[in-house]
Amino acid sequence: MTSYVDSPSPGAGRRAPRADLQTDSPRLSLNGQWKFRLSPTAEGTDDPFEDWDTIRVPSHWVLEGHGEPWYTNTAYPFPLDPPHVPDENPTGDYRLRFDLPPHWPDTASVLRFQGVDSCARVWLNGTELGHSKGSRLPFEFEVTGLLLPRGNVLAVRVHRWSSGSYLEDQDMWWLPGIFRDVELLARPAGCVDDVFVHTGFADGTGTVRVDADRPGVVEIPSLSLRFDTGVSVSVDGVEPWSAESPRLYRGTLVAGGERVELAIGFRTVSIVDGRLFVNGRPILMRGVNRHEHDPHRGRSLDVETMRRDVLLMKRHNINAVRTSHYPPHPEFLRLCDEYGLWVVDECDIETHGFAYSGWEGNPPADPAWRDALVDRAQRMVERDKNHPSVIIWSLGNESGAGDAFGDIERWIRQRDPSRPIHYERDRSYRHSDFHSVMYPSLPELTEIGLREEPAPDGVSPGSPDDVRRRSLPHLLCEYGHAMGNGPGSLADYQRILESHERFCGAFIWEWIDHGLWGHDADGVPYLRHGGDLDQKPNGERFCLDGLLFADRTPSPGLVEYAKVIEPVVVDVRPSDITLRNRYDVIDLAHLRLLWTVADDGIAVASGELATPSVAARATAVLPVPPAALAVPPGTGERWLTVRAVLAADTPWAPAGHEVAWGQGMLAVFKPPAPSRSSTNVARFDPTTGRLTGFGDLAITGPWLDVWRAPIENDHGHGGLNDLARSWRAVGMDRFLHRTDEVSTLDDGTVVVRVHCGPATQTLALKAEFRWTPVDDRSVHLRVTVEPVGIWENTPIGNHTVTLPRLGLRFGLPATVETAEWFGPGPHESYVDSQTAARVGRHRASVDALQTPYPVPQENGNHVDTRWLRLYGGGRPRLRVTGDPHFAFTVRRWTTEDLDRAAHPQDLRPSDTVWLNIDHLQQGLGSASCGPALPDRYRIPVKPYEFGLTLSRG
Ligand code: IPT
Repeated sequence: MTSYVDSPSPGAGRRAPRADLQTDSPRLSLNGQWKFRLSPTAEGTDDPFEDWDTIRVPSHWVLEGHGEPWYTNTAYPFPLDPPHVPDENPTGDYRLRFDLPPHWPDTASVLRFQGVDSCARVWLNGTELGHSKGSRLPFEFEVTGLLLPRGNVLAVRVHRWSSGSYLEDQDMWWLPGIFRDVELLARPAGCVDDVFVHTGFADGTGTVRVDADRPGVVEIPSLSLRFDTGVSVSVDGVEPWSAESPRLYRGTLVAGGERVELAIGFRTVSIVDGRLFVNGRPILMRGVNRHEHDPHRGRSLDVETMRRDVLLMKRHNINAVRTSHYPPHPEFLRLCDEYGLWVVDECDIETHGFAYSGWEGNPPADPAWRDALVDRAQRMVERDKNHPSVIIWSLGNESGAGDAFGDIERWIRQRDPSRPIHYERDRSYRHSDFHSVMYPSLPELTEIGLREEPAPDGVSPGSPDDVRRRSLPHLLCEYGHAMGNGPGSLADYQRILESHERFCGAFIWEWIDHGLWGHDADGVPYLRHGGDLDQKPNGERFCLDGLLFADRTPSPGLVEYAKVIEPVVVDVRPSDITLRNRYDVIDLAHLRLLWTVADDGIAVASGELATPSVAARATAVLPVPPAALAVPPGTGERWLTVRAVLAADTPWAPAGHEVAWGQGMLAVFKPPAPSRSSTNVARFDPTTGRLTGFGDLAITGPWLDVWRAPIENDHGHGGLNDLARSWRAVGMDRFLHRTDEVSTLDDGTVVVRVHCGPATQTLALKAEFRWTPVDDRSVHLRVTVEPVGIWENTPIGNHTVTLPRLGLRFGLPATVETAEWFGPGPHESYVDSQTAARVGRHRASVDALQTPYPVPQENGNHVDTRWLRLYGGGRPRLRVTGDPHFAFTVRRWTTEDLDRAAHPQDLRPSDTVWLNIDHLQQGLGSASCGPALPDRYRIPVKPYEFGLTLSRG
């Protein structure tokens, strides 16, 4: 036991926290190859003869070949006995020998660590400087007088576990090491140590005051301003800073021979009458929770990866980030200032695992931890206080309640009264300027919008806390759990968020999957989750819940979110086009409106609409372009699509980038009636009644199919809403089929009656397939389905059994390579996630139609398809025409294969292409951490009838 590791104290020997300044003073990056050795306990190893490895700094040693990463969700990976940690405490000793560059000034110098996980003890040239905890926060040491021109030795001992780990129980990998930059900073005589830029904006006038610990002179050339520190200056005609128009005024502060760069954004954040305003305008954050993650490097991100995140967010219409659940690398905030994103900067505090002690001993409620907790808030606020993008401080995540939050709140309010404070988990909301929850159902969110939510546990209705809470704006800090295929209902949530003034923003959980690259036993690379490693306990796949896959490929969920939050709603009708500007600040002058008329997905006319002037949050109605209405009659469905694209290049996307679109159907042109025939182009097995061929095409099926490979949301959360379990208990995954009757009627119609149900049970579905010849290429199939047996006795848990899907499964030759369809696309769509799918003619290979979720599960559905053509290998085509619509999925393996697979590489193409033509498939929901799937997206057990036409060609 080493006392400083176990003591709750945040550190010793460190300098006072201050702003992260960019100056022209000499700076030496100490990043690079360091000597490294790993010991099993906190004592380290002092054997001077032991071999040292090399390691790159910054990095996490468990991702550099030393030990293993470990993922837990809420569990602490050590006994819950604060502040102690086990003797088994992997400890990395780091050593760097470095020379000072020539002309390093002979003045003061500071050694800065931007982030070390979890506890670092530091020596320079044999002198101990001190130690620090608080992994995602910087710390500095004074090293004046200790530096040598050559041959300096910097030694850092880093412990994987420390008292600090008790405050860092975020749902993420435990990744030790010096994972952010290490720098040596020269501090010229008389320079400022800390700078605090205060700005405001109201009615066209900006104010600015730059406070510093020593006098200096501020210059803002673009405003022709020059003033002293500590002096308040008003400037007329400045442009305010906002996420939509991130106007930064570059300036400098000169003091003591040093030039400090300033990026000044004029803005005022306020809460008035229970609403959040910036610069006097209400804002609605359309946000994501962002963890820092790279599938190779963990939380050790380079600036290019940070920039990629920002660009991906901007390109997907995201305007806000909650830095869940710790302050990010400081460069990320600079990018947010520059590109424009509202930031909720969250402190590195989470004590979630105290749930396992019934919150007994929770640090925020124990005075012994006060300094450690306040230290974290101070280091965040001091570091990040000059970023215009940071509009809200968050005290932390999932840490229960306690007096320390009062202490933190008081300190922040005195230090920075300009920003409101958010904290979700203390249900009294005493230390929060926002009411806030996670994962409400749609009805609960509506109640919140109306300020009619019930008083939470421990708060008596009508009490001062209750009254105050109701008066606060609401910040939905987590919703839309993007684990696996999903989330569903994003459009439903957005509708509510936009219907009530109380809402100031909402943040999807979460931005990116935390998968880490590794290899399976055969050397195949794949993205690993917690359960793919040996550590126990672990949170398994719960770390794969992002809108981006871990390699930063957008998932269909991100595409859906981008559409749901698009900044312009384009409502296209045959009579007119309505544009609703959802921006909070800017008009639509930066957009061009391009339109296309397409018949059955083939463009027949196109043009451009003049962009009308529409102020923020206003609406305009335009006539449908006459040229679009003048197109002569054609075939199929005629759709008018209007796309809003960037008129000019922006820093985050080129001209032509699409930010919003809308579609409306103008007309339907009925096809000529087919010439009837009584010859059935389909051939049937006389015993099973299933197809043996269709024209020249080998085809098998159909089987009545109710099974889908459960998605993460089908498993619910913590035993709640586990639909997959109830489906399996009933036997939905193992229906057995029996053909009761095959008969041919005089008109050539073949009638097949089947019974499908699981072993053990009486419950079953009886179905009748009625195959009626249409012409010599086509046959129409009408399916009627009727439940029989005892279904009522099968409710499990808190829900009645519903069907995962209802449709038909066909087998086709493996030569089928391509699908072409008319209907929503191109991405997969579901009944509760189809906003982003546009009606058109789409084409994709069977392989490209699979969404490779890192944990295989149902995917690749396409709702409301009008027709589908499958072809490949020079073989005949199969066409499926809806009556009127169907959903399809096509893949080279069965649903059962998909269900069994643990990883993508377990899926091997079979010699059959399996085609599901569904009448219905259950929605996605968000139940992997969230409310139950709304009933309207489920498939009740009841009689159904649907139809389709199969054709050759
Ligand atoms: C919520 C956590 O804040 C977040 O870190 C993450 O774990 C998320 O859940 C699930 O992925 S807490 C939850 C118990 C509501």
